[in-house]
Amino acid sequence: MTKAKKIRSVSDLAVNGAAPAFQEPIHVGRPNIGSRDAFMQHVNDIFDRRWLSNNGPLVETLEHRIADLLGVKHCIAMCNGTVALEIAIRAVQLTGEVIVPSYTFIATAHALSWQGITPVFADIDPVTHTLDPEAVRRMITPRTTGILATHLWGTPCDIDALQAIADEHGLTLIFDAAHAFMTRHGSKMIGGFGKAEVFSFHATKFFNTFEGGAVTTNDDDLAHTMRLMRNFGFAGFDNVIHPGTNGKMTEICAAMGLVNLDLVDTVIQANQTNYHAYCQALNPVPGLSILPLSAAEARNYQYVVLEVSPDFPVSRDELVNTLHAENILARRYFWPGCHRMKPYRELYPHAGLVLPHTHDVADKVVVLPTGTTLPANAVDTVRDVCLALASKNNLRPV
Ligand code: T4K
Repeated sequence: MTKAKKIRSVSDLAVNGAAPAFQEPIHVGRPNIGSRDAFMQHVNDIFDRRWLSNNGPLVETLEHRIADLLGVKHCIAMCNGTVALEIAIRAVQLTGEVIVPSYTFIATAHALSWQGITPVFADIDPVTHTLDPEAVRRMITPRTTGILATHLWGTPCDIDALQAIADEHGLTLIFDAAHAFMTRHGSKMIGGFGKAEVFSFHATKFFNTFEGGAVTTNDDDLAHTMRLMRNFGFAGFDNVIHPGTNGKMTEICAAMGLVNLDLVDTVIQANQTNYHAYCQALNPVPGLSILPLSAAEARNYQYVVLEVSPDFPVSRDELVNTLHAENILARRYFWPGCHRMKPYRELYPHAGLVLPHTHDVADKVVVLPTGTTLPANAVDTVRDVCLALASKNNLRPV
């Protein structure tokens, strides 16, 4: 464990010339890694079989295990979450305009525009940070064919309201569930809602396959189509029956997935402990609050989201810079919002007018490091940095 210095006042801060609290950077998104022995055994088996990709036995096993865990009929593993989104979007035949949040990772919007579909940005609920169904309703035009909603931070969207709007207007609803693996909405696991749900298993996700992703669905025909699409449309040797691309997951990635699936409960437990420790440490500081998570929903707690209000004596960016100087690499996800990034800011220079909550939330969020590798003293150090900054204005914990 890295030993952190004690921060009692602003003069102890690295931004003011003191040594950083940690010698090595502490990242948001440090990978959680399961049993090395089990992984190496899989690697040997893969080499013995000489079957490295193309729907190998480990990919099939991983797909079955995930489908069982999520209580969904089909899980189609992919090479990453972005390609999984692109394939799902194409398979459900979205065209024209699709309504998405701007407050999401850029891949949500890019997966649409990459295939000539216009992402139309709707505002979010300022409390949950997920799409506001009434804002979605306002953005529907005759060209709208679907809604692509993100379960941001693993918080399920207002699924029932979005489904009702989709049904009312004949739209297809799919979910970007990149953050929501192993979370639940009501009695059902995320994975079986809408027409399809898309997961990311990138290295930085709490469950990773190095790179990887998956689409889950209860629709047999859709699952069949997506299996064809991820393998160039091949149905046997020399027989292409569908347009397609290369979205296949490799055996080595599936091996990582199988090993990490065995670790999932441990990771969730560690994340949950970290989350509660951050709540205890930071919620008493005036101007700071950790985004509350509903206890009723099963969570993966993979993102610890801190909101910095104008009552805090320094800006969000100053807080982030101060933490970075201590080697705590907190992130400003998903600032500034997709609509303020290329190419969307040129396409929609006035989008901000209909996205007030997106602006507000994007400007105040800091995502803090968590996971199984978080040093034991990291939460206290973050708290001490915040208290030192708060003391600039003589603020004390309430
Ligand atoms: N939809 C949503 C809502 C998403 O959040 C994402 C991905 C997607 C779709 C697309 O899924 P993928 O195609 O990625 O499967 C990261 C991830 O790269 C990205 O997967 C993730 N969302 C996003 C929220 O975060 P960056 O650019 O902010 O961080 P990155 O990849 O540089 O990693 C963060 C830190 O983690 C690094 O500074 C160092 C550390 N790290 C990273 C890797 C890869 C490690 O310590 N070890 C590692 O192996 O995007």
